[in-house]
Amino acid sequence: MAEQTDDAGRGGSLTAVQSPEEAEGQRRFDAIIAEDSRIEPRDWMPEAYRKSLTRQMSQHAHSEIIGMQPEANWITRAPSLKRKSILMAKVQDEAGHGLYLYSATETLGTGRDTLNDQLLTGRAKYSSIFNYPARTWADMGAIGWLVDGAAIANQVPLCRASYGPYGRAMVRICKEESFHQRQGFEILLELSRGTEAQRTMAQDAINRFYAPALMMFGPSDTDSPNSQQSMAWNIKRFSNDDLRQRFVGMIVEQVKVLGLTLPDPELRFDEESGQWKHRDLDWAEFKRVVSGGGPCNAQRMARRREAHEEGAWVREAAAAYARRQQAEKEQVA
Ligand code: FAQ
Repeated sequence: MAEQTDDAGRGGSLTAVQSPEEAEGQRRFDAIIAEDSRIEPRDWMPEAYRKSLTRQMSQHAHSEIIGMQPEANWITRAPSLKRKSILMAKVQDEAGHGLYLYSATETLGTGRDTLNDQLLTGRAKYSSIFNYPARTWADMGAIGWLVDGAAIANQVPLCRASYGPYGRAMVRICKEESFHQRQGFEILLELSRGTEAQRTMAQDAINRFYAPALMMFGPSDTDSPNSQQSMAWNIKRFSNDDLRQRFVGMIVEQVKVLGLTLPDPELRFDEESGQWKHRDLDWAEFKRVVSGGGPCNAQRMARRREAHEEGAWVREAAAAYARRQQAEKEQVA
């Protein structure tokens, strides 16, 4: 046995006693990482790398699946047929993202049933942002602009993640997220140019989603146990705080086009670092939401369990069909 890690895959090869095969695998792994190339499923990889990627990728997949709920809730109430079909397509895209990511995670050796079980039993995390309610139509705009916007800022660097299946899945996901962000911005733009009530609704949505969207980037660098190792392995390319700052720099310009404001009286451009500095985030709230105490955690999980149970017949039918196909193939052979 070569490695010592905790459940999340932290720790690892430094304390390892490796067999000659493992030592050779480690040497090749280190060389691939050093030349910024890609690890593929067939390659030897340290157990800690496998575990940490499984953790991050499955949490990401769960986020896409749970993330369908706040918007799906608005499909029947979208203000026009055009808006309804766009929103439906977006929610369907998020389902697709979840599926690519579960498939990519499965290449690391953990099956879909296990991953799903971890979500349904509350052992796996998903993004904090989806535990906030979507109260008005303007929230569809704020989610598209701020939530998908934060997702893109976080995920574009992941297109270069050292694990091949993850990086490749991210390329397609990011293209679709860009469309999502634009549709969100466009909803807000239309509202901001509408009646006073519509403008107020758009500003209110931004006010509620600004801080939770910034929290999507994860805890501050001083409180992020996984970042350092993930960056050494070329999974993450930038720290949580760096990406958060970049994102703030982007939205600070975009909000001017909307003629609205970000709810952050401390927001200022810092000449020295060349970055926009935002106010301190409420990390106690973040911890509460991540550990199940957010406004919608219970509702989101209850709905996911219900949907899983309701989908049992589809899984059974698919398995029966696959068995029949296999039997027919064997008869022909
Ligand atoms: N919420 O040491 P770090 C989307 C956890 S986008 C909940 O900094 P790491 C698109 C973290 O997992 C949203 N938990 O961790 C969409 C870790 O827990 P663990 C999903 C969080 O991994 C849009 C612990 O805190 N995007 O779905 C959060 O280095 C609209 C310590 O944190 C991704 O997952 C959080 N916000 O960095 C869909 C992107 N932040 O496992 C529908 C890929 C941290 O040690 C509608 N993931 N935690 O127990 C990542 O880039 C990273 O995993 C981070 C966290 C940046 C999220």
